[in-house]
Amino acid sequence: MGPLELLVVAFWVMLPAYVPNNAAVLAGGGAPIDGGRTWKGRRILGDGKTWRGTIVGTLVGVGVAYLLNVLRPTAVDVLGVSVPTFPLAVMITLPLGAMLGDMAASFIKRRTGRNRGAPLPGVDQLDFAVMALVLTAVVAFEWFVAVFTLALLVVVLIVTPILHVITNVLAYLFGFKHEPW
Ligand code: CTP
Ligand code: K
Ligand code: MG
Repeated sequence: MGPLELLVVAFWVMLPAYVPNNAAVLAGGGAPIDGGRTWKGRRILGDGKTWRGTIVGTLVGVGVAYLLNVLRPTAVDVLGVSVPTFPLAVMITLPLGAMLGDMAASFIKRRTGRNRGAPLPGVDQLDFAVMALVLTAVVAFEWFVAVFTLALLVVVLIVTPILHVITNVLAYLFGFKHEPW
């Protein structure tokens, strides 16, 4: 695969993991997952991780994967790039992993004294992608190794933080987010 093809496949394959966190920002609110509970004097996750945001985010991600599967034949024709199909397990592990990665980062933030909304540079930009990849690799190992070459993984790890920064600055400017990260 050439560089442009790698970029297209990276974006295609990660889109079901990119969309959930943004959908959660739009859908968020209501009861927090930790139910307000604390551990060692600090919230377990905090008010920024809600049931509604997590469930809607995951479902929207599953929907995105489904849509990409439907669009795949057309995309292969139009783009001339062999993008993969998502098996059912992966339709779930990519968005669910993304939400869990974001949640794990909030857990770490609270344990290290950071309040809701505080940035954790590096982690904020990759938590969701790394957990989505790990969960997918664990649950659908054969699909994972068939799709992810080392080059594709490297492209994903470079492209993801760039897209994350752009998306979050835009979401902040449009008033959807409280912080631009
Ligand atoms: N959100 C949600 N449920 C999630 C993730 C996000 O409801 N699982 C919503 C919340 O309204 C949250 C907003 O999306 O405030 C922004 O998400 P994020 O930046 O991840 O949360 P923060 O509020 O910054 O909290 P934290 O410091 O824990 O990351
Ligand atoms: K976050
Ligand atoms: Mg935040």
